[in-house]
Amino acid sequence: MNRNEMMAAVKAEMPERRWTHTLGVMETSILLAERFGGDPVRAERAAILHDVAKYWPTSRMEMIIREQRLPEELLRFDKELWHAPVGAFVAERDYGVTDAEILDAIRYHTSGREGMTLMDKIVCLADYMEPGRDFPGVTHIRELAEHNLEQALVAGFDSTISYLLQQGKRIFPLTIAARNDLILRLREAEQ
Ligand code: DGI
Ligand code: FE
Ligand code: FE
Repeated sequence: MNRNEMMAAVKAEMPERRWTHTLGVMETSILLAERFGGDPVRAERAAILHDVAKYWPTSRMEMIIREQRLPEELLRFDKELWHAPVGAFVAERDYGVTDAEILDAIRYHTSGREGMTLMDKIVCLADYMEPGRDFPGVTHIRELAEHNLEQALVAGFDSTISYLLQQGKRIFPLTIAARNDLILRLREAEQ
């Protein structure tokens, strides 16, 4: 599927404001890829599709998680996490994406994971800091992202984890693993 067809199809899956967010993530992914040596064309592809399943009914996402043998552990955590792995499945099945790095960037854009690839980091951070985002700490994240992708991403995970703590919600283990791993690597790079 070409870029325009993909954009039209994804736009049809979501309300206007989510499409505006997607355009922001596309633009920011390109910018971050150029800044940190990633592939802007493939990062943009991942960005187009990252929230493709965001507005799917919970029951439909749950069915895909079970049928496709995606980690069932997800079902015991916040439903907000589900659209990412389901989105990766949909990107492959319905949009013909075969590029494993693009699929992984979609799959892990919400939770993060240990050993995030450059593409994972770009899409996940772009999702936090695209121009339409407005939450406490977003300015700090944008400032860090001027120079350090990993530091900015840690600040992003910190804001999500703080929010989840405040809400008394459970935290998905991959998010903790992603943050721990990024911090360890930052420390090692300092030495
Ligand atoms: O889909 P978006 O709204 O653009 O952003 P996203 O895919 O990063 O989803 C973020 C939501 O997921 C946010 O409201 C917090 C929620 N969430 C729930 N549990 C977890 C979680 N996010 C992470 N990273 N880890 C969790 O355990
Ligand atoms: Fe998302
Ligand atoms: Fe998003």
